Amino acid sequence: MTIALITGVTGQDGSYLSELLLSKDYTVIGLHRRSSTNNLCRIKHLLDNPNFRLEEFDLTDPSGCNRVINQYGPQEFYNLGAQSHVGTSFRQPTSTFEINAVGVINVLESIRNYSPKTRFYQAGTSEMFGRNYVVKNGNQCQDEDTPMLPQSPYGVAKLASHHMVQIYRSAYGIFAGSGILFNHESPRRGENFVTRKITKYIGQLVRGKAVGKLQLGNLDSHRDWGHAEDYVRAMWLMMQQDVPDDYVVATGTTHSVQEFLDAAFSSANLDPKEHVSIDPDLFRPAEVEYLKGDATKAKTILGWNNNISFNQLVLDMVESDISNA
Ligand code: NAP
Ligand code: F7E
Repeated sequence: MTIALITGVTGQDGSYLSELLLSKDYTVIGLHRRSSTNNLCRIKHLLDNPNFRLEEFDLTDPSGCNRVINQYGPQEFYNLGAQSHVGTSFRQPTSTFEINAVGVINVLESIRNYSPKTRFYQAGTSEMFGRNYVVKNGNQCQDEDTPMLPQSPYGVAKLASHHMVQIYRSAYGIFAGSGILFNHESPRRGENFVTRKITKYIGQLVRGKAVGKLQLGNLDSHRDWGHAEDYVRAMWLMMQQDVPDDYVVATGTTHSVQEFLDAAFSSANLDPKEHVSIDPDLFRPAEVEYLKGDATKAKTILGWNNNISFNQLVLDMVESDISNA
């Protein structure tokens, strides 16, 4: 049986990736931080699966990294754990860097020292591009060759780890690769990301439970939004290749936050103008204005494709939040 370790198993992607690997007969060791309250809601349906096990772990603790790598000697290690909120990274730059950059070095060092055959996936991000894009056939987009110019402590920390992954690959021959994933969402998305914040509010509105208006920040930025279920498939495909590499994973379409808002409200026959107000405190000190990924390399080499469209994603999230409100 193939053994995979997954950090960030309690998060959106960790839960979908666990399901995918279990469906492929892996043994999945979910690495999670100890917390004083229960945060296993996204994986509670997996806890009784005999091929799924939880281990306490924190990316900032090098000895814990050594312990789990030594204990399991896994074939694959998916590093999805992170302080993943861009806005928060401006308020907590040091801990963001500790988790998202130093934490990655901790794992890579453990692999190098104790299990050099372990294949390592790093959760890279389109935030690393920041303000930069290239123009291809008259189209503004980002691909693997686009220069990176992050605009947040989160993006800087992820770019540091992206370079580290490349160093461990070239200097030590570790099978390590970064997925440069553009925004991906789902009904399991954290409630303080803009898409889920919107759909959760719609659920409450429909059920008569909304309190006050929905407060939002910048509605003009553009994101390339896909569905997390599609994106975890790309992570797995990257780990099955003969050679490790970095890949952009994206839908190739972009929408403004305003467009997501309009699509979500109209799918529930509601008008956002009556329910939304702008809070200047929710604007970020620096913003990434435009993201649209070119995933040609992932499509060509990995055979990856996104199956779930923007409109299906919006509907999936709205319907789920209405049912669960
Ligand atoms: P998420 O839902 O916020 O999950 C993050 C996970 O990281 C949680 O399980 C969290 O555990 C864990 N974590 C936080 N600090 C940790 C630490 N010190 N040690 C170990 N684990 C820690 O994020 P996601 O959306 O699933 O994203 C997965 C990964 O992809 C992240 O690295 C993110 O930065 C990256 N990414 C996400 C997107 C996207 O659009 N979703 C796009 C590009 C890249 P707790 O439950 O204890 O908080
Ligand atoms: O913001 C704007 C905000 O926080 C999207 C993470 O998964 O994707 C995610 O980062 C946009 C930004 O995602 C609110 O200013 C307006 O322009 O949903 P978000 P993000 O910052 O793009 C990347 C790829 C990652 O790697 C990250 O881990 O929406 N916006 N009003 C708002 N954003 C939030 N959160 N809340 C608002 O009220």
